[in-house]
Formats: sequence, C-alpha cells, structure tokens
Amino acid sequence: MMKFAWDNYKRYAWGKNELRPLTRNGHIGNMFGGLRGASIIDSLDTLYIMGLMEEYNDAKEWVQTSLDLNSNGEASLFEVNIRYVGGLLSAYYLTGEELYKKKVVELGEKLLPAFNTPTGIPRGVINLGSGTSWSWGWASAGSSILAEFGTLHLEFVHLSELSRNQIYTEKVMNIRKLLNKIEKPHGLYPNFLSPVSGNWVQHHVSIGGLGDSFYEYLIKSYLMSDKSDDDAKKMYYGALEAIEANLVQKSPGGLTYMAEWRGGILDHKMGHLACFSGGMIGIGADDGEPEKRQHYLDLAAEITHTCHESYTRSATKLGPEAFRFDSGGEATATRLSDRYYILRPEVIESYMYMWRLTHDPKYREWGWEAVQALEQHCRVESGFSGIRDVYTMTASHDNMQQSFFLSETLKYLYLLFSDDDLLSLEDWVFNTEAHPLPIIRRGCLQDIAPQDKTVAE
Ligand code: DMJ
Repeated sequence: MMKFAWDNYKRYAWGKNELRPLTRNGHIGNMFGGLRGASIIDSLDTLYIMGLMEEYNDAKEWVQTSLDLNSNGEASLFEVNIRYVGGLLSAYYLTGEELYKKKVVELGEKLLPAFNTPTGIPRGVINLGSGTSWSWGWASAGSSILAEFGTLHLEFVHLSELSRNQIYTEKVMNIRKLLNKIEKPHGLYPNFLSPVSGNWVQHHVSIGGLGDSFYEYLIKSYLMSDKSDDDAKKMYYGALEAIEANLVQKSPGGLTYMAEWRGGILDHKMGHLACFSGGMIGIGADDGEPEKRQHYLDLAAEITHTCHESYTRSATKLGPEAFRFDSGGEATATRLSDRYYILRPEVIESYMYMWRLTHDPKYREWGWEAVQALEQHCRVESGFSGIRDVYTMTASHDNMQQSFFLSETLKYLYLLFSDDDLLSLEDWVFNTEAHPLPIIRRGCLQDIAPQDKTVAE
C-alpha cells in the first residue's frame, strides 16, 4: 500500500504537497507557507523503516536538491511543526544523516518569530519569510488554539538538543508556565486562548479537533524526558482526571465515549480525531497512581472499542469524521456533513498502541479489517483517496491522498503487524504526525544509534 501510494505520488505529484489521485496531479494548498514536498517529508521515516530504500533514496535526494526553506508564504505554525520539523527530526534520528539536521535547525529558526506576542503564546499563522504572525480569521477574538500552541513541545525540545540552543525549550516552557498559572474551569483546558491577555476566550473543551494533541504532548513530553519532566506528568494526570469527571460518558448501549463540553453543557459527539485518545490513555496507564493503572488501561480499551464500533456500524467499515450518541444514534454520524473519511489515522493509531500494550489479537484483526476497507473503498487507479460518505457503497472519492496517510495511517498499520522492537515504545515516542523521536536519556542522546533497519527487513 505504501509503495502504491508513493509510486503514484512520485509519478503524478512529485515535489507538490499531496497527490490528487483521480485527476492525477499535485496539490499545493496553503497550509505550509510555500513549502513544498509535504508528502516527501512525511514519508521519509515510513519508507526507511519499511526498507523501501530506493524510494527512500529518491526522497532524500529531493530534500538535498529541492527542499527550499526560503519561502515567503503564510504557514500554519502547527502543521509545519508536526509535518516538516517532525519529519526531518525523525529522518535525522533514524538515519544519522547530517543533511536533515541542518535543514531542521534552519527551519526551526524561521518559526521563532511566531512567539513574539505579549504572552509568548504563539499565533497560529506565520509568514516564513518576514516572520510576521497573526491569528486564524476563524478563531474567536484573535485567539490561539490549544491544540496548536500545545503541540510544539516534543519537536522544540529536540530542536534545542540538535542546535544546542536552549531558545526552543524556553519558548515551549513559557507556554507550559502560563497554562499552569491560569485558572482552569473544572480543571479543564478550553480550546481558545488570547495570546495578548493570556486568558481563555471561550469555554469550549474537546479531546477531538482544537484540543486533541495538547493532551497527547503532555504525556509524551513526560515519556520523552525519560520520565523526568514531572510538570508534564502532573498536568497530564490532572487533565485526565478533569476529562473523566466532566467529559467521559457511557451510552445507553454501553459504549464509552468522550463528549465535548461547552461552558458546562455536553455535546454528545466524538470526532474521529478524538479516537487517538485510546492509545494516549493506554501509553499513560503505567505511570498513573498504582490503584488507577488497570482502570486507565480499561478506559483506553473501551474508547478504542467505541472507535472500532464507529467503523463496524458503517457500510464501508471505515469510520465517519464525527459520530454521535444522541437523537437515537450510537457511534454513527447523524449529519450528512460528518459522513466523510479522509484517510485519517487515529483509530488505527489506537489499535497499534493497544496491540503493543496488551497483545490482544483483536487489535490486529481490527487493523486488518481497516486494511481491507481501505483497499476496497479508498484505493483508486492512481493512489488512495478519501471518501465522502462511509455509509454508502457507491464511492464518491474526494480526490486527495493526504500526506498523513503515508506518515501515520500506513506507518501505524505496518507497526501493528511488526515485532515490538521495531521503534520500541521503550525508546521512541511518536509526534502527532507519527514521526518517531528518541527518548532523551540524560547525557546519552548523542549515543543513539540510527535505527537498525535489519529489524524491518
Ligand atoms: C494529522 O496531521 C495529525 O495526526 C494531527 O494531530 C491531526 N490531524 C491529522 C490526521 O488526522
């Protein structure tokens, strides 16, 4: 599947950000501020661990000759960080090639002006040429988004390691300090914060879009620090407690889900994006209070089960963008506009973590169901495409092969069916785009050997 997705990208969209598999051309979009080759950067580590060396070498050569960081466009700080910074960091740590280190430090410097705000909370959009930054037009009252400014920590700590410049760590620590200081409604972290006043702008809380990877990066910061970052640990378990008290629900049919919270009122909806939380709660289970460990593992399994149900209850066996637990529905999309599937990874991501944590064969079975559904409904003649309605067998394709399909969905599937020592969870954490970053063991980061590819072969 990876080879097919890659070969078609290479043939029809080389150097563009994504492949449009129906029209057989490339898509550039406006998320990366003029940077190109998102699918290449997102694929480097996947190709490498799969042992697709000819393809990996083509990708590497493109980075060498064509990755131009001197662009002058408006980029999403979050997207550039998770895909480009994350992808280049992983490529460096897996292969030891200096080229990636040089590029990623160069790119990291271009992101720093985004933090020049009264509070140091970065705005969402940055011009990579001029360094000017501003908030998304759609974000209420010029606010910054929790999942955006809260999803920088892992990459920025590694940027400090590689550049030997503490500035990156200082920037993300400052975000952490502010979040720790301000009042949290019921212990929850709302999705919108003003980068000017440092106050919450709206009380909307979600484990799905707008909030999701902030929580993920708390527990992963703790794990990546070799369990020395106690603030991250405290914040993660505190947040999880508030989530359990306010958001976790059980449906009449017995499915556990995470609702959204709007100033105390629950919206009984769970987004596909929120399905990453099964894996997150799973990897954090072991470091919780001893009496809560089994409970966390059970909760992780229940959420993953619910997300699997959102797949099995559709005709295509792929899950919708959002599913609801009201108006008579359970784990199904009730609105037409929520019925699409854009090759997202989160459900498979949770299968992979739960497999590694429990070795319960059902997770591989569920992963295999997803493979078959992807092959049947998303594979088209020249690549993979998202679909507009998971509840109908007559496919309507969206003509987009997202770069996270190569970076995340296919990587997590591959890991689900590999031995546990390929990118062992003892040694690596995955950023939110599935780019593996090594755990920083005091004084020995320099000793990390490039990942032995023979494990994959
Ligand atoms: C990816 O870019 C990342 O996983 C991000 O955290 C959420 N959205 C997409 C995949 O769905």
